[in-house]
Parts: sequence; C-alpha cells; structure tokens
Amino acid sequence: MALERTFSMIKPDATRRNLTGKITAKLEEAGLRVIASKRIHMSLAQAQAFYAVHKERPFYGELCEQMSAGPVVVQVLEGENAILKNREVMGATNPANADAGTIRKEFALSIGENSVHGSDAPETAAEEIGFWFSKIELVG
Ligand code: DAT
Ligand code: MG
Repeated sequence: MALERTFSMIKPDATRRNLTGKITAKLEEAGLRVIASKRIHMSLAQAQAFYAVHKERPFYGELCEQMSAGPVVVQVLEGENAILKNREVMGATNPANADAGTIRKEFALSIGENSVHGSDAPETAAEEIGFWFSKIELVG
C-alpha cells in the first residue's frame, strides 16, 4: 500500500495534563511520521463546524464546549495504512473498552475527554486535513 495521510488531534484534556509529547511518541513509535503540527485554541464556532457530522447526537453540545475549552494540537500523520494504524494506536472511543497500550487506555479520562481525535476514512482524513492546514504546511 502507498503512503497515506491522516488527521490527528490531541484534545484539551491531554494538552492540559502535558501529554502532548507522550501521545506524539506513541504515534511515532507506531511508524507514523508527523508531517505537520500546530497548537491552536479553537473557537466554539470552529468546534461546531469541525464536528458538524455529530450535530444530531445528544453529546454534540458538550463535545464542542470541551474541544474549545483549551488548546489542542492538530497534526497530520503520514505512513503506510496511516488511517487505520492511527485508529489502532488511539484505541476505542470509550477508554473502558480500549485495548492495553493504546493512547485512550493509558490517558483518557472518559468517553468524552478521550485525549485524541483521529480520522476514520480517506474522505474524512482529506476533509479534516484541509479544515486545519494549507498544502504548504504539509512537509512530508
Ligand atoms: P471517535 O473519536 O472514536 O471517532 P466518534 O466519532 O463516535 O468517536 O465521536 C466523536 C467524539 O464525540 C468522541 O471522541 C467523544 C465524543 N463522544 C462520542 N460518543 C460519546 C458519548 N456517548 N458521550 C459523550 N461523548 C461522546
Ligand atoms: Mg470519529
């Protein structure tokens, strides 16, 4: 398989606890190369737009408030099978169901404050990378 790119985000619950380095190390150890990275503090409107796919879900309001409550680190990861590999390293959405050694098992506080976001498919990866980064910022 050819090199693939995916979008990753270290969420406010993790930046608050100084976990940016430990989480990034897990991604790199899995063979994912960080080809773009920046720390931002998104507005509520940006969170609502980014998570628009979930707008009918009961947790949407809480999710958008949490994501805009503190800084995040948005990243683009590149590697073989990067989308699936990142989802494996992240672990299940609910940390109670996440496998040992995954980011969410080790660091997540709850299903909502679950430390990382990762794209789930090629279409969403392209869309989410484009939401936060311009082409010139991606240095593969
Ligand atoms: P994932 O982040 O694993 O792709 P998702 O896309 O289903 O999970 O949901 C996006 C985020 O929304 C998730 O990381 C945390 C929050 N969330 C999902 N289900 C939730 C729930 N039942 N209660 C509270 N927050 C939830
Ligand atoms: Mg998702």
